[in-house]
Amino acid sequence: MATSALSPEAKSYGRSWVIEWLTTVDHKKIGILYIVNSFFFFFAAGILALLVRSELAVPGLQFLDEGTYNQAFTMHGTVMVFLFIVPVLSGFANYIVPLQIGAPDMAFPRINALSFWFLPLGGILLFSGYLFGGAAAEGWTLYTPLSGPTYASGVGTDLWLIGLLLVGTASILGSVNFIATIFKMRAPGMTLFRMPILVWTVLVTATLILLATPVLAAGMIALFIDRNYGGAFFDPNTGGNPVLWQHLFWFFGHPEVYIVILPAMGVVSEILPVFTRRPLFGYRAFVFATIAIGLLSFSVWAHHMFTTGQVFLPFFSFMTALIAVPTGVKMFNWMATMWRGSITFATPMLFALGFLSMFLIGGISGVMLSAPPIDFHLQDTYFVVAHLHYVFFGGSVFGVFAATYYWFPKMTGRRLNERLGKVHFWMHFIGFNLAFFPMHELGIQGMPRRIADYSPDAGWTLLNLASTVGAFLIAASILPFLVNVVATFINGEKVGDDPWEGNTLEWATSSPPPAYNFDKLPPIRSERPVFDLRHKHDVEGDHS
Ligand code: HAS
Ligand code: CU
Repeated sequence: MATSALSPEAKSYGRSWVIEWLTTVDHKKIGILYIVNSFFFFFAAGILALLVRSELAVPGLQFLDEGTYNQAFTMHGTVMVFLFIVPVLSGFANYIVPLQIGAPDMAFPRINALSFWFLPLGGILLFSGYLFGGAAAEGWTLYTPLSGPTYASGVGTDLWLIGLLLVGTASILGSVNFIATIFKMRAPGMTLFRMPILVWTVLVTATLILLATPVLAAGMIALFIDRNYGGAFFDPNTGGNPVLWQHLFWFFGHPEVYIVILPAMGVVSEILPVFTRRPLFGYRAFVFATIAIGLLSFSVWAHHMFTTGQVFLPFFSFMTALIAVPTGVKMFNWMATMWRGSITFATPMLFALGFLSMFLIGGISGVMLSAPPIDFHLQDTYFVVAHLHYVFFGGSVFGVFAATYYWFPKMTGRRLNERLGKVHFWMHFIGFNLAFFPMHELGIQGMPRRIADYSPDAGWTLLNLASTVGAFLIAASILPFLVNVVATFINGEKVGDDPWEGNTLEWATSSPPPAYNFDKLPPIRSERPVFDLRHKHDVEGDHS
């Protein structure tokens, strides 16, 4: 009998392919699962953002009622932060870090798989609120008493708490895994100060996750007890304190913002040297600046609480402004790296440059907010929304796209189309600025965040309309991106193992790498072993 598509062999082949991905413990496959899962949630949260922006396009629309609107921005923020930006960066780290340190896998491959599978589960729990009377609606910060049993009686908030506890557990497990991998699995010769910058940023990030996430978990459990078992952690009527939640949330939440920016800074620090054909300027200064940012990030949480009247303003203001110093060191390192380099503007480089310029704007609005007299005026206005998007989106998300274009050839052996990539970049960059720059002005004019409507007399209509147009332009830019990914995957240009002439070990193996990663490793005598390998002959030539 002729073998058909339905033959037992074919069927079992099909099954094993699916089961292979569902049960894999290979860090590379897990990395890809992380990335694909995160992009799925990115699109879901993006649709929510379009609903929010449509509602605000002009005054008086009200196609979402206020309850639905509150759910939309809450789920948008929560999902973007916890199910997109953090895990997508973990996905790239999962794929790239073991390769960059010359390891065959992560230290604990099964725990690695477990941490991944908690994520879709947590995400489904979060969204399932919509099926049971409405999702959480108190903002991604879930402030008490709004999120307490009195004002948020629905089950959506409980599902938010349980879902995020799972996601938090996943990050804690993941961070233990990264720390163990980086300390214990480095190839011979890969000393700490020869590790690629991405590995350093992932190490510091994992430490921040390990120290900060349990604090949020404790807060979430306390809130769950308040809501369901008559606890009184956050209820002043029975001796609790609602501001305690803010302390717990931001003790986690501020390190969290560096958790999402540091790996993106790592990505950019990998890309800039490759596309300027120069080594990263000030490698050690960069490492120490990363550690300094990590340490300082635990001393600034109350800059989110200046107006509560319960925190010592000068201390938190000073510490916050201080973070600009190590960040500034990095900015100058990046610029010095590009100085007199021979720059090629390939798509990964464009997104890296987008990161630099947009993160600079977001960083500076952050320093403005670190001054309490300014913050008293701007807190809870659209200025803060502008700031957070310039750092989260202009920073981290631009970093994510830079990483996607840069490592896609490593993961698939094929390079994304440059023309479509550039169309994506420019639509993205223009849409982003159109969507978020006007928010600075709206905030200064006093437009509060988290409102579903505003008066036509407020004078905010034009800027809001511009912002909505920008948001749709960002959404449209995803189209060329998706077309590019699918078309390249099926039929893209095959480019060999090292298409960008990279510096770090991932470029010393095949694309995609074999299950065990390396057939043989080049000698590691600097932080650029593949660069050294490529230039071995030049050096030998010098001696002869
Ligand atoms: Fe922030 C609120 C201050 C970095 C994310 N931030 C937020 C929120 C998010 C967020 C999500 O002090 C809103 C949360 C919510 O929903 O309520 N942030 C800062 C400061 C920095 C900073 C000082 N933020 C980040 C990063 C984020 C992030 C990174 C995510 C990836 N942020 C605040 C404050 C609030 C805040 C207040 C509370 C507002 C409120 O009222 O609610 C710094 O780390 C930024 C440093 C980077 C730079 C750029 C490069 C440095 C150079 C050196 C020279 C520059 C100097 C500054 C000396 C500064 C080039 C010059 C200053 C001028 C004014 C010209
Ligand atoms: Cu902060």
